[in-house]
Amino acid sequence: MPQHAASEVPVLSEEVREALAARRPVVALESTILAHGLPRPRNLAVGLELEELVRAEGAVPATVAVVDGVAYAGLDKARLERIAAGEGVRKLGHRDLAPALAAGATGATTVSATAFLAARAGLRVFATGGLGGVHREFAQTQDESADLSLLARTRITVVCAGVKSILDVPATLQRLETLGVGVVGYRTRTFPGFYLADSGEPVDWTVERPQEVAEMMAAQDALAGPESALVVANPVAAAEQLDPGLHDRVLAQALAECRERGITGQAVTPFLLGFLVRATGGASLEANLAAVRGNVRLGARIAGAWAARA
Ligand code: PSU
Ligand code: MN
Repeated sequence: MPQHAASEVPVLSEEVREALAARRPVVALESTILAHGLPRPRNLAVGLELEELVRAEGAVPATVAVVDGVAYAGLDKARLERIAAGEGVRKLGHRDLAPALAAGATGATTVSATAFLAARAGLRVFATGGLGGVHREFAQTQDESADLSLLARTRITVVCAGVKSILDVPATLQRLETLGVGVVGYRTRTFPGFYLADSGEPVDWTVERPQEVAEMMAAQDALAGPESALVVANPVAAAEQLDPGLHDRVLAQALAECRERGITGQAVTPFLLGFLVRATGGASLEANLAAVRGNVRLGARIAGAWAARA
């Protein structure tokens, strides 16, 4: 007998279970941004703050993570503290879930693992900071985040501020197109640049209201095509973005340092994010948080519009 029946993956918090049963809005939140994307101890406060933002919009938060080999959607305070403490907390992509569950490991879930577990639990909306994507040295490293291919086969709506600007943004958009993942700008005709409001790349579709996103989600279901995601790209407010000149300077330094130190694989994204925080004196962190807060708020409104339709 396996330790946990398949039907218990992920284990839902009582709040999430009740909301799903009553068809009230629920928003999935990822935990890698907490454990590996933000400095301690601020990350715990941010995790709690994001959950409160969801509640303030009338929805229920479902933070996803694996603790002692059990996958959860909806963490109690003690489990959120475990994830935020960082010690021994692994970074889990979708492919790491089976090893982590079998080994009894504790880990934070990336977009790919969070989207997978959230969809499995019947959640339809997920808010995060920035998606993973194609890294700038893809030709040498073949480093493309597993986020993209997982989203090509998972029916969930992901609200994000684009993809992290440490990535090759045009290549990432190209891959999303190839993979058949829909991308829609929220009140923007250009794809956001994570720390920056605008990456300069155009988007083909723009919506102005959460209800329009819910209508697209319903149309996706009606088409009954491949079970792909919908990416809602929501820019950080221009007043809260990182200074673009500073951004470009420190990013070049971060990429050079990453190369010199030979950092590869899962360590690349946390290294670059951490470098930017230090090199901008914390300004990149504030822009990152502003983007995530906006996404979480919008995610809750989209979940509300979706629940109102169902
Ligand atoms: N966005 C952030 N901070 C993060 C991440 C996204 O603001 O730490 C995480 C997400 O969990 C995303 C992951 O899925 O980085 C991508 O990592 P990789 O490039 O190794 O696939
Ligand atoms: Mn990678």
